[in-house]
Amino acid sequence: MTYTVAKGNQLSDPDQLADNVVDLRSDTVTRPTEEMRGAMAAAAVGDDVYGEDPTVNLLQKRSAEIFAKEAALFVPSGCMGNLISIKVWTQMGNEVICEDRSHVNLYELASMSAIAGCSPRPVRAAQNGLLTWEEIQPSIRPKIYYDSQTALICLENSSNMAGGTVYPTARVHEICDQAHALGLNVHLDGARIFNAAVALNEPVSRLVQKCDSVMFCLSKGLGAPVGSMIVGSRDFIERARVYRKMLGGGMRQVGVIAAAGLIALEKSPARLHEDHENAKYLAHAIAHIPGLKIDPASVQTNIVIFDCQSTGKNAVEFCDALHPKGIWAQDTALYSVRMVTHCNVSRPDIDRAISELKTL
Ligand code: TLP
Repeated sequence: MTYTVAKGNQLSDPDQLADNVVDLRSDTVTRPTEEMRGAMAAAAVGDDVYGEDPTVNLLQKRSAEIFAKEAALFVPSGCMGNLISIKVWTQMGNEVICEDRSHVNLYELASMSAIAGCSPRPVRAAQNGLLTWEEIQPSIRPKIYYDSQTALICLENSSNMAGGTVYPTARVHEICDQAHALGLNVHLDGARIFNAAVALNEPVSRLVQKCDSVMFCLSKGLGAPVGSMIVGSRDFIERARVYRKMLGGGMRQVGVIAAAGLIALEKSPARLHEDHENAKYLAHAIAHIPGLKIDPASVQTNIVIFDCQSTGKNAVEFCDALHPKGIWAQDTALYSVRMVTHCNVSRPDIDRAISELKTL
């Protein structure tokens, strides 16, 4: 089978990863710092399936502290963290309410159905990819034995495909309160929760205070090469540990990776504001380029999504035309192009991207 994707989406030839490429496809492309590499080489390790890896244990302890939850678990990826969380909170045949454009709905290969046995119940948010309780409520199933039952609400903060938009914390609290009153749990896909926290100038612990479980990524904006965490109650994490092993995610001397994650967790949030400033700067410039459309005021974090329809190219053609100029972007819908700022993209890189965008 062949897929039509922008060149930037294809597996990159390592030789192409030259210094002159500005890779704005995603913040998943970040490379570990020298400090991370040093810590990885020096990491104390043990068998984590036995719970004996001191570096992993420290990373889990620090994650639980920072998120003010009872416990945490290191997992190989954000997708696995979301799937494990959904599996813990649901039974086969249940429904999971999520936003239409959310990662769990669109980009996890239907794992909640294929593996957890649940149906997504997608709800389109009217504004910025951010759901309200009023939008969620009509999709909650009545407690009738012949209806599949709503078990979980899954929120995403920041909302990737809505352009990195951020939930007002009071709204997340309200959704959690209403869900709990009906006996439902709330899982937060917080792949970029630190970006949201920086945008709101609030601690992550407050953003997730009422959520029953949270997945966050050490990779992406925080810059670790691999790994995500799930946090929640001690009981949730004990059940999650079983599913992690079942899915093949029990890793052995994984302290070598957790060591980079610890540095990402402790140090990277303090620099995320730079990525947000670069994203706003980029969005303002794009708004002035004929043929490209974006409302710069909608850019709250490190994700810039703009419309390219008036250029006469669709998003794949647009990204393909940029690619040979050394500017890599990602098509996210027929006429939507995404550029994501991160720690390996500087202000001069953004200026170069802007100059090249003007030539298309
Ligand atoms: N997002 C990737 C792609 O899969 C789309 C990206 O380039 O943005 N939740 C959210 C909100 C995400 O954006 C992602 C990755 C994940 C979960 C999955 O994380 P990983 O890649 O670690 O499995």
